[in-house]
Amino acid sequence: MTHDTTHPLDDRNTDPKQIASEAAAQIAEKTGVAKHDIALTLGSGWAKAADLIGETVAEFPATEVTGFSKPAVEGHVGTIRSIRTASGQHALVIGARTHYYEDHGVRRVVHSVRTAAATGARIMVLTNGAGGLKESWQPGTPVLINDHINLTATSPLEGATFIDLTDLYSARLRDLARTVEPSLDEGVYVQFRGPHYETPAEVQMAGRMGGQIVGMSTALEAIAAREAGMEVIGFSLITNLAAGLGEPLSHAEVIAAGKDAEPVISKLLADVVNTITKD
Ligand code: 8IG
Repeated sequence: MTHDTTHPLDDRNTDPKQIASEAAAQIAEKTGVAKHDIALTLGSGWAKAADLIGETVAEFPATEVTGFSKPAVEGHVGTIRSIRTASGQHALVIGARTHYYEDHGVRRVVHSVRTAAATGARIMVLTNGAGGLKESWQPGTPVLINDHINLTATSPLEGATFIDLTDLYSARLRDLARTVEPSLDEGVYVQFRGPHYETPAEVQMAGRMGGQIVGMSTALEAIAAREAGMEVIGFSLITNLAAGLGEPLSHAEVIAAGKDAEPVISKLLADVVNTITKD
């Protein structure tokens, strides 16, 4: 376990929401934007959306903000951007994600979501690259997440915090997304710990449990967003058929599928954000 004892979120005596408030105050200061309306976490394949959402007001490395960790994986951009949407709302785009498999603990995984909430954002847009269980989903297909199964055996919630997760992935926002792209399919996202991909048997298990998407990120973030009172919408870019359903997986091919799909899905995401923030 890599352990950095000087990191504020590793100190069990600190309140992670307090650290998130400090981070949000730094973001307000750096951007000159007192309150953001919507926040996005851009996973692999989605980074170009940041260029299409609106006019960039400020951009800086996430590591300049309290609590954010260095990105571990190539292909994951490490900046925070403040963007003015067409209607004049403010979008906070977080290009730095800490994965649970990095072993820094779940507090660091959800720090970006808690910070987004502390900047004022009421809507959290979570995106990722993932494997698909439906043969009809060609690599490069974007799908909406309509629910999740959390197989990480952990939670971002601390203590006896009982949070209802019915309708975690907002039906209202999914309907709005389908006004932009009526053909958008949706499925249940199954979060595994990773960093290894699933065995074929695990993929079969995920399918029998009711899952159609396998990934390593979004469920824990969605739970933290709901705890913070945000409305959540989640998108997976299906970059590969899940293990055992197609060819063996290579990280290089996964990245390549994401790159090819990037212009199309980035436009989709930008249009969805501008629809959500229309009025
Ligand atoms: I990109 O097939 C991507 N991320 N767990 N399984 C899991 N995560 C992924 C996959 C996959 N593809």
